[in-house]
Amino acid sequence: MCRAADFVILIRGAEFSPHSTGRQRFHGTKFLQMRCTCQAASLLVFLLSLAPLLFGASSPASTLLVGADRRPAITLDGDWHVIVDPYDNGYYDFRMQPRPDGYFRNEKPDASGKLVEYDFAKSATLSAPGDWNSQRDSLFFYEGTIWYEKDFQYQGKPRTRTFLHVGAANYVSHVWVNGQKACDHEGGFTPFDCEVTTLLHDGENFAVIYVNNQRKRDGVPTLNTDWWNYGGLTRDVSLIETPDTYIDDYSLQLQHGTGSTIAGWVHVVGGKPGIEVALKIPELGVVQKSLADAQGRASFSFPTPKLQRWSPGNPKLYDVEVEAGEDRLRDSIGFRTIEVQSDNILLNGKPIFLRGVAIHAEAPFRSGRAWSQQDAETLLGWAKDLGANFVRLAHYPHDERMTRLADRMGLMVWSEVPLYWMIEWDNPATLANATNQLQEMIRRDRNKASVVLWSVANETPNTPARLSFLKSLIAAAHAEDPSRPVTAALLVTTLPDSSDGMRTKVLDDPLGEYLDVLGCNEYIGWYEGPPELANRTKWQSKYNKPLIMSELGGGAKFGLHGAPTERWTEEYQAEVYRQQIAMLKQIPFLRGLSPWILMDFRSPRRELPGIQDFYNRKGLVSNEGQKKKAFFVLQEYYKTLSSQSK
Ligand code: GCB
Repeated sequence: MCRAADFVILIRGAEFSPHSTGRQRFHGTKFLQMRCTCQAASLLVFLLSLAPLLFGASSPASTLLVGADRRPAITLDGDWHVIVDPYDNGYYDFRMQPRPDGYFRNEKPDASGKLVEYDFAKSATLSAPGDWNSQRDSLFFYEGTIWYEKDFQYQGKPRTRTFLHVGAANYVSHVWVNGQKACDHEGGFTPFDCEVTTLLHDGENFAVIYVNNQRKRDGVPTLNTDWWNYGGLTRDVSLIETPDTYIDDYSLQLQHGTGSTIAGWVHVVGGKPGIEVALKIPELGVVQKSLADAQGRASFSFPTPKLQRWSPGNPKLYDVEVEAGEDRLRDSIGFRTIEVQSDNILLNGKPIFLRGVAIHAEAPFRSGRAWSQQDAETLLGWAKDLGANFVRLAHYPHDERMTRLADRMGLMVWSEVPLYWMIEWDNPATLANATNQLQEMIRRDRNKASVVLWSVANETPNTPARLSFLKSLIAAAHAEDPSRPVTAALLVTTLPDSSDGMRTKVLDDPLGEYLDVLGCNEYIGWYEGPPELANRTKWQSKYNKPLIMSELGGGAKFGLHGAPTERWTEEYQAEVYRQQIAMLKQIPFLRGLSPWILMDFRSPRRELPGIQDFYNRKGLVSNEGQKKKAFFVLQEYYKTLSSQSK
């Protein structure tokens, strides 16, 4: 039996949780609508329609401006005043109802006697970009809310729209400008842009951003991860101005099969249907024009006979100019094809082997979440040193500087969403959130030639609910970007030893049927038996598809030496790599590998004193930049592979 009063409470719960975004609120109410079978259904619908009036209008949606890093920006990076708010006191009153006088109003105690129990101006600062954990000792393990506030000057311009751009904030954010709600966002690794045109004043302004990094059972990722839950404004924050009519998205790719036809589209917001969109590639003498349709999308397809295709050996990028009305955007884009044909991966129509390494967004030398150009150059520089032509950017989208630099350095990229280990596979709101994070990742990076694979999950359990969830994500990835193969890091079944002492690992996860490329994580020699178990292991696959060994490896503390049988020594780790490489050479359908991992990274699960000290030590390079012996073992293998491919 449902009672109207219950609905109100439920609606309020769904509406007002500061940990739910506009998107989730919609799903929450939709869920209620579906479940209610009692006669009060029509009353519910009526109450739902009133909800925005009763409890405040829902937040404006955020967007994602493609090529945001290519537009002139007014930076809001630097010091922000912060209030650490473990009890969400700035959001809720003592009945856990949202406070109309929340911290977003940025009030100040003054002589009038009004009670104001916070003061941004007198609060300490944290720097953005930057996680809070590595900036203040007391925040090292902090998981909760921090309010950020920044004052800035602004002068409006005619016929201009202004967006507050956040490169990433982990995990839930709510944004206000001058006390007015600008947008909400969920997901710690993708950018978002809130339109603030009408919220800004000429002169003094302030922005307040609530960031909460509490792990949530229904979140993506969920409660358990093997990396540090760095919170805060972890990437750049800026104001981006566009003309009234602006380009928010575009997709330009080399068409499969043709080798020289560029095809794609440009999406324009705010323009009249039929607005002319121009696309220029000066170096190729291309000037193309197309009219936007009623949805604002202008399509292009044209031959470029003189095109040099992007590849690791020739990471050629072209200046591409896109124009619509007064808006002009200039990007650097490489053109190449990436396809799967039976168990081969074809780059520009030719089979390619991916000599890779996995990378976490852990900052070299200083620790914390990586974001800077220097971080990207160091990490990708080490990958190049290793002889890699491929990197797996684990386990979430990294800062855009990484994919930009990979474009320039000629490194192919596996980019993934943080669907890690366990997720609430039965929860429609979690699926909506995962799909949104996937679409944001694709939208930001689909014009990067370096990105050759989208990955939808890592080491997820083989259950019907997981299969249906991930099938839906794979379909969403294909719909958003039909040009790239989709993969996931799977686990395998191990068959018992046969009479000759050999054992077999079989790639038989039913998800394999829906993926274009199979990823597989295995830790023979570390979690599974001694390193030499690798030479008693054969591999089979149920699917005629390419395999990338997306993880393998073992831990070593840099500078710790001993016998190759002694765990945590560099010699042990090197032995794991030697045995693994010998085994990998025998797998006929192996098309690449991304051993775990380039550099030691912080993890709360790694507690062994003197060895781990909260670092996962599987790095080939220490967090201080020292190369371990295994680095050189893998480097040797990559040298041989690279000379064979010439
Ligand atoms: C894995 C996970 C990775 C971990 C790694 C490890 O299988 O995918 O996130 O960090 O193992 O070191 O155990």
